[in-house]
Amino acid sequence: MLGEVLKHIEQRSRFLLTSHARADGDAVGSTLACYEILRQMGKSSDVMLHDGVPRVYQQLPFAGKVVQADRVNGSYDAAILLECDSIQRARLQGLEGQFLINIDHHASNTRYGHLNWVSPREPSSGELIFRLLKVARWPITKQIADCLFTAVSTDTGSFQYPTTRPGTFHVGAELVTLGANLAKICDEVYQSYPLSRVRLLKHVYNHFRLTHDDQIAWFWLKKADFARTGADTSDSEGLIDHIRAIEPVVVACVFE
Ligand SMILES: [Mn+2]
Repeated sequence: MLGEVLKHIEQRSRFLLTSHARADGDAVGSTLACYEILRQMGKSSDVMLHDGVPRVYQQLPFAGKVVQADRVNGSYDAAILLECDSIQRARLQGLEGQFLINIDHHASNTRYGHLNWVSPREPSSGELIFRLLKVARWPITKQIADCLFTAVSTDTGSFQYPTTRPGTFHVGAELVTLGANLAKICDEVYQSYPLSRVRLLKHVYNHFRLTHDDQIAWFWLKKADFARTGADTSDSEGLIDHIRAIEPVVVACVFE
């Protein structure tokens, strides 16, 4: 299938690139890497994401090329969907009429494309794109390395999830060798929080409850808590881990 994907990319020249709505690091990193790969090949591509690029990934190379959109106008030689397990998750009207190349690593992928390169063994779509580059012998520039490192790192919880394989570290090592700015990426992605998130975290620390001999922790986040702190749902991602880190607690979080 990888060979088929390569063949179709080489044969076609005008592409649409997209990923799932509420894009994460793998979605943004893989998509931006593809944008630059196609540009280097002399091909044109429009990059559309339903919700644009989240704040933490806006420093990535080519992030400015992303257009926030909810519909596709016109037709392309092909639309490449990355990290998107169903066509609905892209939330782009008009995608159905395109020639669809589906590149993903989710076991839940519905194989909606004309070409489906779905490999659930891979811990991230970023690793799929890395493999594509290696097989095609296309150059991996420093900027592509930045995008792919972000994809690989975020989808493995910074190389901590059980999906992380020995090969993932090799991919990470090679991307850093090729110039991925490890310190800058990690600082922006993992060490930087908006004040709204800190306010929400403060609320959680102040209000979580312990029960059953301190074995269960729970907290409740209401719409009013988001409104008061200025937080949005992206600020609540990973928040539960701060409480889960308290041993030996089982955590429950209720969203209003
Ligand atoms: Mn992913």
